[in-house]
Amino acid sequence: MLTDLILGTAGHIDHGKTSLIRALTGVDTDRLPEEKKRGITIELGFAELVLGDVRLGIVDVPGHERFVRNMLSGATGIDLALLVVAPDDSVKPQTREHLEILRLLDLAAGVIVLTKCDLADADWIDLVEAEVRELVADTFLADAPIVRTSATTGQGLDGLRGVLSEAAEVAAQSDRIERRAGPFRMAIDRTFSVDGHGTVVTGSVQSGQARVGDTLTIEPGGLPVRLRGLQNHDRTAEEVHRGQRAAINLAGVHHDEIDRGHELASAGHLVPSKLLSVRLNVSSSAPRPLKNRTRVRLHLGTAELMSSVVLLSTDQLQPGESGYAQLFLSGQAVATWNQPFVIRSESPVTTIGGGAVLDPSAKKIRRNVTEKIAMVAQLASKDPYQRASAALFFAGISGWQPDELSRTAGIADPASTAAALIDRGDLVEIAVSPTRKLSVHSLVLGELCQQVEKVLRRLHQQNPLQRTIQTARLMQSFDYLKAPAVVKAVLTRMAAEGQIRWTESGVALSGCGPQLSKREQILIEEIIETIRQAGVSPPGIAELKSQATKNQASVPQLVALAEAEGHLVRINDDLFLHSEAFDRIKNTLAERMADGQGLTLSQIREILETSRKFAVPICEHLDRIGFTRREGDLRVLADPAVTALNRP
Ligand SMILES: Nc1nc2c(ncn2[C@@H]2O[C@H](COP(=O)(O)OP(=O)(O)OP(=O)(O)O)[C@@H](O)[C@H]2O)c(=O)[nH]1
Ligand SMILES: [Mg+2]
Repeated sequence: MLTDLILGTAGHIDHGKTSLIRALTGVDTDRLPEEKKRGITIELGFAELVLGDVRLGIVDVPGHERFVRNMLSGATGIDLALLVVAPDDSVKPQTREHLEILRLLDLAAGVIVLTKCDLADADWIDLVEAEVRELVADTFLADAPIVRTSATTGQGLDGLRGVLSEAAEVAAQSDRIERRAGPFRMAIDRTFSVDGHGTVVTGSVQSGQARVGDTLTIEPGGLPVRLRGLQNHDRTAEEVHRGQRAAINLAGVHHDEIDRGHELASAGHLVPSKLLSVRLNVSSSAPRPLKNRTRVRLHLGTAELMSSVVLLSTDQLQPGESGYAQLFLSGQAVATWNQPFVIRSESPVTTIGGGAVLDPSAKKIRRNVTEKIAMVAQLASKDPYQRASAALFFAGISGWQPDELSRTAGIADPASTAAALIDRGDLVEIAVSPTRKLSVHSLVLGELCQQVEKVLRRLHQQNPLQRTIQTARLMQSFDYLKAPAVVKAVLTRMAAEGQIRWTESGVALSGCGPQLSKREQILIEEIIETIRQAGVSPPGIAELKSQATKNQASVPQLVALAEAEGHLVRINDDLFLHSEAFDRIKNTLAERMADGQGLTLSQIREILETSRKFAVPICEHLDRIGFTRREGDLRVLADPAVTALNRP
């Protein structure tokens, strides 16, 4: 079976890239009238070359400095580079810039060609070859073969075929090429419309395979499209796969809706984001240091977006230095873990660096927060468990699916990796419903514990007399998480570890709030219960004191505490009602006074079934709080709209 790989040209303008591809394949990849007129390449050109078991889809790129962005959109999908240098002109700016781009795109293999050898003598070519060797030292092309050719005389073309074939064999063995399985992904480099067929998009297939009839998604945007027809180098095909050039006829979309930069992918494989966490390398050829907050042009796949670079742990990176950063994009983009990218300066427009995406759908990280930056660094780990653990730390409490680990951490066997992380204790399982569990990173739970502690401490400070904070009040502070089950799991964990006490009456942070002895704790519960049972005729303070066998002196304090916690309502210095009894009184009176007639004190006393001793202070209290009003001997509802049903 043929192995498909994409080969891309690179090199300075007029150095003979297009002529060389024509000499090798017979195809003139410069198709546009303007390209013919000016004798330069502007857009990407395409050809095919079969060498033994390897079929190369060729992307020929422009060398002109104005069209580096086009070069980038072609270079993004290639497996093998063909770096072209014409000895009569030697190493030139775009020789360097293209080489730097290929290096930043993390290319692994390539071949160097000295073209136009008919135009220079051998000694001169030797000198240029030495210069080229020096240029590529310390790059992926350091040991690449250098072949001398002439498109005019045909010199060296057979030798080049042989060398390319060997380089392709090596590239085909590399583990990067094993991506025919898995989700389909293709960055779109051209879109157009064909009469009678509709929208066509082209690109280099980066992973997976697609067949006629499949439904895929255009991202960003999540637009579903059906594959109506496929072509590979002008041949109709039933299927296209990784390493092939593809022209894909899409149903369900107008070609105006799609641009270079969009991607065609299996549904759910890519998740658009405006924020990426990355490892960023500043090129040693960059003219100046890269400062925090610099605006750059980001080239990601075939997309080009403006982006602001936030350096996470330094104010600037010198040429040749690298660091962790977040890229704030001007629009949505899609990426996967370890995807290479290139950045270019705004003006003058030149390549200044690049790197690898570590978190393709990041959340904002504050600068210089070392724990978070360490987790970003962990995403770059060679150990898949470390990477998965870091990715799931950033997933937070979002209810991630194991499959996402392929996109977010480059994990080949997501389900078993996630299971191993649960065994290791990196992940903690939380039941959010009887049938649904959520796995949350233990550090995320740890962070939540700290936040709960902070909020509880604040609520205790605001309510110094309360022993407990109502659970609902505490939960309210975490509404923004939209995950009450997770917050409850955190409370359970904190209670088990003794950080908090959590009972029916509320939550208390250990060591906070009024501190009661064991006996006092029993006594306060007894007092509340005695008053509750006594209804509208409760014992006064003196009586409560005499009922207590121990800690009699604490009784007034404990009653005040029970009032602060909302269990008791203070009628006067000596009289406290249980809040349930007080609510009942208000309900009953609101109902009986609803006709607006008003009631005398003795009527009220009878209704409440109590004595004057209690009825007088209760009525005075109701006047004071504005529930009732005196009119001569009668009491009426202060606000007649208040009824038993809608009392305040
Ligand atoms: N004598 C000679 N001329 C060549 C050879 N290869 C290319 N040329 C000439 O060099 C000029 C540029 O060649 P192209 O192949 O268009 O160069 P290119 O690198 O594709 O240029 P851009 O795509 O614009 O960057 C043309 O006029 C070619 O005829 C060669 O091997 N020998
Ligand atoms: Mg050309």
